[in-house]
Amino acid sequence: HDPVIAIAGVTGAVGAEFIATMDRRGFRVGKLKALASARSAGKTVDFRGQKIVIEELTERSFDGVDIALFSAGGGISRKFAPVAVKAGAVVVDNSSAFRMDPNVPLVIPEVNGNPIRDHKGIIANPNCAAITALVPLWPIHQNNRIKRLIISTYQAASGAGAAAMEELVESTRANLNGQVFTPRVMPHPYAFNLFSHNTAIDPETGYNDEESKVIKETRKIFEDDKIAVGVTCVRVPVLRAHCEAITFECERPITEDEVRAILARAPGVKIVDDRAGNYFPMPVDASGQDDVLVGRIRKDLSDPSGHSISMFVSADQLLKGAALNAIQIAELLPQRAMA
Ligand code: 11C
Repeated sequence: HDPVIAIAGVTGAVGAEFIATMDRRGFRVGKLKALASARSAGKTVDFRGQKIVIEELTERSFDGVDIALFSAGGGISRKFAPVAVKAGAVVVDNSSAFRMDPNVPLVIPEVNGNPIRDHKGIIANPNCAAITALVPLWPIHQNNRIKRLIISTYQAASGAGAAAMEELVESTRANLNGQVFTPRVMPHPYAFNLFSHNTAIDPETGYNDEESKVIKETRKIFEDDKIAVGVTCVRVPVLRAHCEAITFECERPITEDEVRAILARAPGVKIVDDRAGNYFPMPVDASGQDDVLVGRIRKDLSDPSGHSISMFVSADQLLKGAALNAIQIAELLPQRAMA
């Protein structure tokens, strides 16, 4: 039979994209279980012309489930992913709960998905800022090892969830109407502003959680503990696509033409690099697209040795950064129950 799919966190921004992405890609689904908190139980979601009634996520939710897609935060994943595995499901987890667990493969299909390494029932979907950088960097790294990497992010509201997206819209409207808006979700005013990423800062290192994730996940996904990574993560008032300014230094000299030729063949990458038109990757173009857009490909002038390149990328945080990557992982799974 076609697999039984459960979505934990179906009412979230990523949950909605799981459903849309499965539908769009013709993902075979025998039955869909839509799971959320008690608050949403009884409401419905639409899937392929059917109204699916949302059920409360409980310990019993995973009986008969083949693949469970989780995007309801780390706490829910920590509590319920092991329950789902025990019930016989393979979990594709969007949270950071299990990413650094050595028994859990951390997968970007274009990088390390073929085959997916041995797992014990849980496969982790990487952080969206990591995915966005690593899809285009991987084919370059394979060609000419990247030994040092500097990333500055411009991260959209969607990374903080549907409520943060609403807060961006509402606070912008309030500002335009001359009203005072008190932030509820974000720690700082969001309209006409930007701020250092809203995760906790380590007082010792000065790096926030998001930055630490990008560093650790890059090393795990590339299986390269020596790659030197510096990151600054910033939240910008954009709805759903992240951008990143990336500079990398390779072991051997590399030219922008070589990078362009590598990226032209790279899966999941689209070059948007029109110097004459001053047209480069933008969130309005990346939103709703599967590919990571890459442009501003140029020599890093701070490294006269010719080993370093700078570029600018943009990708849909809810798609390649989250739901699409997870569905691509699910597509790679041998479908146990179908045998
Ligand atoms: C953001 N990348 O944009 C985060 C959201 O590690 O899965 C996802 C956090 C994570 O804020």
